[in-house]
Amino acid sequence: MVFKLYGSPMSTCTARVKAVLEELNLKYELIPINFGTGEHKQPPHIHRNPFGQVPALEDGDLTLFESRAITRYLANNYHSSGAPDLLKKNDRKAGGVVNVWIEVESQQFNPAISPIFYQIFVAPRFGAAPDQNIIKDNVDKLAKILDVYEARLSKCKYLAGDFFSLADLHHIPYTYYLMATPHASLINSRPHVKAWWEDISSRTDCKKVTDDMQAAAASASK
Ligand code: GS8
Repeated sequence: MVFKLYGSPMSTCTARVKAVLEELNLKYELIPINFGTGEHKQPPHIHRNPFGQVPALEDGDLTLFESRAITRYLANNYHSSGAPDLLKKNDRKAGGVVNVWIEVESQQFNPAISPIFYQIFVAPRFGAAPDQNIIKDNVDKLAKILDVYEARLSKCKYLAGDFFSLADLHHIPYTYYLMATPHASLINSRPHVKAWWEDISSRTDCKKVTDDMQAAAASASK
């Protein structure tokens, strides 16, 4: 079984799915979608994701989109031996807490960090200067969210408890890009958040994905 992942190695949402495929030791083929030619907005990709975005995953005749739905699908259905149980499926309470922090990433962290990423890394590609007001508003918002993370991570090593889970993994792509900006201080100034970031970003499978993101970003800026 080889999964087909349609996306771009630079894309944060593609990287989120790749990191899970790597953690679960699943075989996959990354099929690049060319944003430059608008391939994501045309058939056949528009049939994989009607919003014309990446990623999309094909598992045989099943096609899924929305990165977090894909990661949950993989972690729920393809738990191979030796791979971590990213959802703590056999532990009712731990699994419940994993889902809480998966939602926190999606509903609190992502809405604050993604506009910062967009302004710094994407807008200049379209010839626009980063909007400093948008950046400032979202840096302030993210600081308050990370205060909650700091308190949480002073009680346990990872977000859902003393075990690495999908909730931690979902943070990797955007935080990786944030660390290359002056706003890395949002992470570095909070000792427990900093230790957590250093831990999760140095996992072999996650590092493989962020190394690919970096290589793709470097070749795109040439
Ligand atoms: C967001 C997908 C998305 O924004 C998910 O899969 O998690 N909630 C969705 N994809 C971006 C690339 S981000 O890495 C994308 O495809 N942008 C192009 C566009 O929106 O036209």
